[in-house]
Amino acid sequence: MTTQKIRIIGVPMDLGQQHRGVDMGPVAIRYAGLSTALRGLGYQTEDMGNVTIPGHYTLTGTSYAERLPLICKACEATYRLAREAVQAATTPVFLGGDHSAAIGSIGGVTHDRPAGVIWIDAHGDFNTPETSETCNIHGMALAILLGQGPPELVNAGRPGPKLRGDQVALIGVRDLDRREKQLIRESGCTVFTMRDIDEIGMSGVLRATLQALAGMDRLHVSLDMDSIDANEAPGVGTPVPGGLTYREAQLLMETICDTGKICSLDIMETNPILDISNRTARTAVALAASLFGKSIL
Ligand code: B3U
Ligand code: MN
Ligand code: MN
Repeated sequence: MTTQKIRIIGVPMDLGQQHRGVDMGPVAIRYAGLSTALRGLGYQTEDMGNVTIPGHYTLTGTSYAERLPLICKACEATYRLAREAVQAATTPVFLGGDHSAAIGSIGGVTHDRPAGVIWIDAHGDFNTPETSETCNIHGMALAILLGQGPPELVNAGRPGPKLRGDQVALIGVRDLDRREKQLIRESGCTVFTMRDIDEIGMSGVLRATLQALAGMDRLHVSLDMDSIDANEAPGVGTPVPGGLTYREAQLLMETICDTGKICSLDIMETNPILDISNRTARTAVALAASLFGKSIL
């Protein structure tokens, strides 16, 4: 399913949370050598530059209500680029930006055909405006894709939910809000917490994940860099202790690669302002290389 041409699309979204600097994520990941790494694996790469995020330089102190229509516009623009990338027989890689951008990327890649989604995150991103303790839309992105939350965003790109629960697996979860837990239990998504990874190992979690998504012939990976432990990915806005080790994350990518079903990738939440070494972006590039076929031997 992975095509020979990879299309890089920057989505410098920073309206879904409160930290400045996540809009520089796309540049940080490019600077860390994403295209070079992918070309080294034999792909052609094509960089489309960045989606315009309306109003984001004036976001300090703006309310949820003010941000919502702007996020909607940016997600619709991302949706169009995602849809076009698939229609042009390329494999899009979206560089965030905060995770609310995935509302557009996943919406667009599923425009013509469904895809299973592997959502790798410390968080559930399953809040709604009613359950959220922060009102940050990046913490609502997955719920919105499943049809819960502000109708403007649920209907971005095309009307209605973009995913069903049985098409989604979450991996790496270790921080859920009280009322978010209930929503996620009722969602029908397959969820693997850090406890599951500790108990059955990443290979056991992956076996079960791929079994749960066996009916899907395309897979989208939505990688929130805060899933990875802060040793390897310090530059994220909402770090949570006890994340995936470098090796666990690499095994995850290598195993998903082996399915041959990868149709698209998000790399979200890299904030270089919080990481002067650019280590987070370098980790992101190493993981993307494994997802697209780099093997040790
Ligand atoms: N659950 C919290 C925190 C959070 C969610 N996603 C991120 N942080 N990155 C919230 O704000 O909804
Ligand atoms: Mn997230
Ligand atoms: Mn997260």
